[in-house]
Amino acid sequence: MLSDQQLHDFNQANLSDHQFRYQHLTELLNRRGTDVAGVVQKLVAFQVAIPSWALGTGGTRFGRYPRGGEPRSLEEKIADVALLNQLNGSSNSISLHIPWDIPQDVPAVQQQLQEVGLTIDSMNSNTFQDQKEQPYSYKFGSLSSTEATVRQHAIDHNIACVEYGKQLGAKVHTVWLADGSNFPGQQHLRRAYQRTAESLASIYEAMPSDMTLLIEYKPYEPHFYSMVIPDWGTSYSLCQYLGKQAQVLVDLGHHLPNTNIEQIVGRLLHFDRLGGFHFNGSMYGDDDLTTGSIKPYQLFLIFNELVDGAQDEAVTNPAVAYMIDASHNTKDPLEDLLQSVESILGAYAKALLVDRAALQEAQENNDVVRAEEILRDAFLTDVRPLVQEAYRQSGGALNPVAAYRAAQVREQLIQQRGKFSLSTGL
Ligand SMILES: [Mn+2]
Repeated sequence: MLSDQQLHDFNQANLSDHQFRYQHLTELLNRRGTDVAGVVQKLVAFQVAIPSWALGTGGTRFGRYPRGGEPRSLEEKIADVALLNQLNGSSNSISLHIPWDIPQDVPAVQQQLQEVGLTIDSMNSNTFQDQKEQPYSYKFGSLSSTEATVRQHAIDHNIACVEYGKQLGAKVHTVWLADGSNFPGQQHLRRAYQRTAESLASIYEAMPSDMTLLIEYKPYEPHFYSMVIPDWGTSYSLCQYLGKQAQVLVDLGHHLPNTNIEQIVGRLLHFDRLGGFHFNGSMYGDDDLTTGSIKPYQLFLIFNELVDGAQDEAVTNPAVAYMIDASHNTKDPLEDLLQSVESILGAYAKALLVDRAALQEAQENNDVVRAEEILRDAFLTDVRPLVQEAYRQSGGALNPVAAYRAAQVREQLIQQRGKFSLSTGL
């Protein structure tokens, strides 16, 4: 799709500008005592998984406007993520959704993954819609259903996902439940929770000891009166009930407006229960916009908590699984993903620039303005040369979106896969 020579030529044309800007920023940061090489090294190491369902044009309740060249199979989805990883060196794993991504030929998928240097991040179950010829309906819930046969069907589906995950080497199984109710009185709130906890326990029991169960929460949608797992407290309580291999998954778009998400991150780190993070951009709710496109300061403040936790020896929270969770209707999905990863790396870089010792001192002394200024100073630093240097060091493009366009990747994909190819999924 994009030859090494093309990538090299593209970078060569932009290298002198990059070196000038990187050198300038390095000198500036060195004066403040920042270990710039160390920051770049951390950016190179940072990886965020790409979900298979983000590679095609997202569906809405209204129109869907595919732009062509969308991946038609699991193999083509893996190829698309490999392309992203070639461009930015930061997306070395893919998350799969069952049943959309059931591997037909496991050894062949394993071989392809190995060839392109990718791994499977997480398996995701789907009990938010009925599949063709499904004997039971999830209309009134899945793991929380009042009917034992429906609950068992949903449990079996999740266990099947765990099995696919084992075959493909995934270490994470993610559950997001659409269960809830639309009208007061429709659902017995306590009993729905109890049934969900018991169903999750059956799934948890079926997992191998090196797999993590991520429990994602969402306050509303598709149900608008109550969701069975609406908030981090409910997820956390379910994790406590299940055991150490269960962790909370925070999705940026799954909060009510103005929720202090960075504080939730801090709390979960304190409890060793932050297992996963889904990135996207949000104006109102689960909007699936490009990460960092609407609230970049919030994204930075979240990374500030993550970095603070990572640098604090007292925090023993296990490694967090990072993933982008957005599916677009307006942009070329691959360009959107490249933009999202860049926003994430930028927010991470800025959080790494925060003078933690000075911040702690200001906090201990209740010096409000000084504390805020320390954060603002890091946030307002133009870190793009650091991100670009990370791309360069990992063998990617200095400007992934520009390189993608210069190589006319979408045009090639349309030629290969057709104008009306349709990605399975949402
Ligand atoms: Mn999510």
